[in-house]
Amino acid sequence: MLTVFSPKHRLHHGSELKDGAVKPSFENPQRADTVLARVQNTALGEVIAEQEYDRACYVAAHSERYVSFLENAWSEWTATGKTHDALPLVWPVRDLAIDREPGFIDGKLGFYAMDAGSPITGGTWEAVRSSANVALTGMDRVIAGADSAFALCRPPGHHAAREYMGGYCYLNNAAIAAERCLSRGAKRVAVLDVDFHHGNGTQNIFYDRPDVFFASIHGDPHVSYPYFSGYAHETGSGAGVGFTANYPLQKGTTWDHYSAALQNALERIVTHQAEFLVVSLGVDTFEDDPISHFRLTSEDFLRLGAQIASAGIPALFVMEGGYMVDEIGINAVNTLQGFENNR
Ligand code: Q9C
Ligand code: ZN
Repeated sequence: MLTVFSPKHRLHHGSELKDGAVKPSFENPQRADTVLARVQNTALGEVIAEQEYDRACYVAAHSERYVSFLENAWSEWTATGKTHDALPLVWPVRDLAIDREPGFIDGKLGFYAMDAGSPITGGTWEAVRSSANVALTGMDRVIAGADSAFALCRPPGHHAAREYMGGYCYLNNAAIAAERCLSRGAKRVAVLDVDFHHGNGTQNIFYDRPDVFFASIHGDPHVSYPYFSGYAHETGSGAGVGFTANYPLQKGTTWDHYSAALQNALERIVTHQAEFLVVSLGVDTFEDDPISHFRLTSEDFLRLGAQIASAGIPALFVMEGGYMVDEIGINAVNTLQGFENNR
């Protein structure tokens, strides 16, 4: 399987507000470099660089004003004399949720963020752009006829909604890739999200649409981040009713229950007659992940890949979460090998 990788991901390394203190983020550059090393050591296949894409490709999944915010946030932040990573401190909750962009950076950060876990640093926009370009480059290979490709994206994307960042995510790489399929003539696409956390951003982007089917298997939001979305009753709105499927599973879930949910999701995706499948591949479902609560083993990731392969749909794997750095490479590449060996 071909891998797309950009060293520019290293330009983004920041902090997060966690347990009441600002700490180095779990989402660090070592993650992607460890996965790349495993791709190379296992001879998974060729590794290529990303191509450049027009910002219109990002605006396909996000609003114009949000993309502009990401581009300009660091210079607006430092213009006020601040030198630490930019993190939001105030949010437009519920009854305060007016649709008016503040004119000052501190307000903009809260307006365009869902949490204080997604820092903006001096290198963030360059890394974020490169991550989306990695996904687009991989998608174009699959659209051109490859059976599969691996977009080794960093930072991840699935928590990023049309108009907000969060959960270490800025641009939604998987959604941008799905939009690419549509702009290249596909009529039906599916996104399967196997990251431990609900793919709230991807759900938000496609919620009212019937062209992109979205399925997510994740920790029950009653007790797991992102807490405010991912319940089974969320199935889409308007023309999109029936095109979102959520599988919240309890903490401690092992392969048997996971696999049953996955089977159901794949059957729905096959019924949708998706021409392309985008897999949001988070390996934070691993038993030793430091911030997540499922119990998949490294061997289970081989089974995960094999089961996804059974859908028979050309697939782009997009890297999302996974924070046990020691095993992130093994678990990600096991999924890809499980897929390839069963086609
Ligand atoms: N105690 C991804 O996996 N922090 N993002 C949760 C829970 C945010 C994860 C803290 C986790 C975001 C792409
Ligand atoms: Zn995750």
